[in-house]
Amino acid sequence: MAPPGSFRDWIALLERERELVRIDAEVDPYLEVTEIVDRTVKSGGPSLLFTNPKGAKHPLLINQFGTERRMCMAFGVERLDDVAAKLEDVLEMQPPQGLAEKVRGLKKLKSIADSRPKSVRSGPAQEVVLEGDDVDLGLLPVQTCWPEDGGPFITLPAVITHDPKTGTRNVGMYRMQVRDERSTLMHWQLHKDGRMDYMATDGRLDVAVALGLDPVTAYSASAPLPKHIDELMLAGFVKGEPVELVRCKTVDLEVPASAEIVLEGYVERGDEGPEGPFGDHTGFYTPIEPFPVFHVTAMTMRRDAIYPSIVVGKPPQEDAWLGKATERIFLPAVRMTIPELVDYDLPVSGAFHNCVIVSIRKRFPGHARKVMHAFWGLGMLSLSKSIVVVDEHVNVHDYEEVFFYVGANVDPKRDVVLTEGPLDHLDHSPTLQFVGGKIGIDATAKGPAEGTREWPPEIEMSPEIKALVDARWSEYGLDAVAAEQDGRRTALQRLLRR
Ligand SMILES: Cc1cc2nc3c(=O)[nH]c(=O)nc-3n(C[C@H](O)[C@H](O)[C@H](O)COP(=O)(O)O)c2cc1C
Ligand SMILES: [Mn+2]
Repeated sequence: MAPPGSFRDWIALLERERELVRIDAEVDPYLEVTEIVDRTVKSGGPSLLFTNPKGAKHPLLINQFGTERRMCMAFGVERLDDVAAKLEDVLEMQPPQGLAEKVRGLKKLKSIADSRPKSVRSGPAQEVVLEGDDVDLGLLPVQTCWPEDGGPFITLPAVITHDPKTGTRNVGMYRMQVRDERSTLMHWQLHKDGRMDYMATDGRLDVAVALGLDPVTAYSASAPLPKHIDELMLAGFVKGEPVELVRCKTVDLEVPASAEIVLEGYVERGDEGPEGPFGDHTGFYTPIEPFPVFHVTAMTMRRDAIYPSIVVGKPPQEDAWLGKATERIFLPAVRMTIPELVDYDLPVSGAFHNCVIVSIRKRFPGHARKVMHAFWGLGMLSLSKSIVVVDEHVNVHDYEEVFFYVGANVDPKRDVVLTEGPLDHLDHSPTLQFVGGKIGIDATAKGPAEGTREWPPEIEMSPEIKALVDARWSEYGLDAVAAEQDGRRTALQRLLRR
């Protein structure tokens, strides 16, 4: 199944799959939508189409990504690891041997060539064109998400800029606080590519913002690609067809032709305003800070455009699945730098920068430390505050199991690395913003080569006895009891049962 080609196709698919509920009652984008969505997300509920948001002209779609099933539907896969496998295939490409391999290699190369965005002459994104004084952000049901928020925020945009020196396109998802009918703030955090394009500009920088995209392209705006790689290439590659682009009306940029809504405009060096507070994915309000002002010169859209939104807040929220998609999709790319990496997990409750759990194929003394430092030197993972390293047989997604090895294998004096480095822009815990302490915990098995006593063997039942019990299981009559107990079992009991 191919991923949906547009936001419209995506909504239709969600509806067909009974993954969308229409809410026709008048609902206020001021706080009320958030409370409904928060309850829906936390109960694993459907995406919601608010057809009558108070005070706005356009409907609002939210919680499109809020479950693993919908995230897989968005990518047209059974499991998110399938997207990673496709990327791994290309990353691991070797010179082909023999005709069959050459043909397969050519197919892969074609899939790369096809991922380049394609320019088209027109698209539904420009059915309606509002310029100058006609621009009115008040037409959109922009949410004020949390009570202390500084105003309404556009939360699910794909923000497009070009590097003023190299011309390379960048697409990023950065919240935008609406100031008035024709301007917003642009929340480009310190470490982000959009910010770098802005900082490299002398005067004005053109900016285009696309809202209401096919889910893969929308996701790609949140993907932490290296600066010189265009996120729309990733989108095209994953979709298996190029993203189609139309030229903007008032700025020198292109935007996805199928977008629901496009905001064209510019930012200017030195033109900044107070942004925030905003109830963020850290679970706390981020304070007021200056950010660039985005002046909207044109607003183009479909005639009956639908506005997309997302709520972030105390985890878990809808963005958990965007983060999990990144975790899965980037595993092969991380492995290019850290080949001993077996798997990793960024717990949702760790807000994706507070904690990383890593399993490795350990080969030499100090190996876990090598891997910690590699993570602290790698892209956005460099902002990770704590890293736990376990051996290859440990399931990093099973936090009870990880906790067991942290407890069992760690001498805190010997196995804990305390260091310093850059931290996430939004992390409120360090004494100084942007920089502070980091902790690495080596929970792998050690031994005399690392200066310890002989490490004891781990308890494992012999394979023969396991096979014997498997074969005889029904004789014991335990299945009925097990089914009854399942509901009552605690996490600890589940661990003990393994
Ligand atoms: C829902 C959502 C909202 C986000 N909001 C912001 C934001 O306001 N500012 C920011 O710098 N990053 C934000 N991010 C993270 C960026 O989208 C992410 O770091 C992305 O890689 C940025 O693109 P870039 O690497 O091209 O700069 C958000 C991510 C998601 C999923
Ligand atoms: Mn980028």
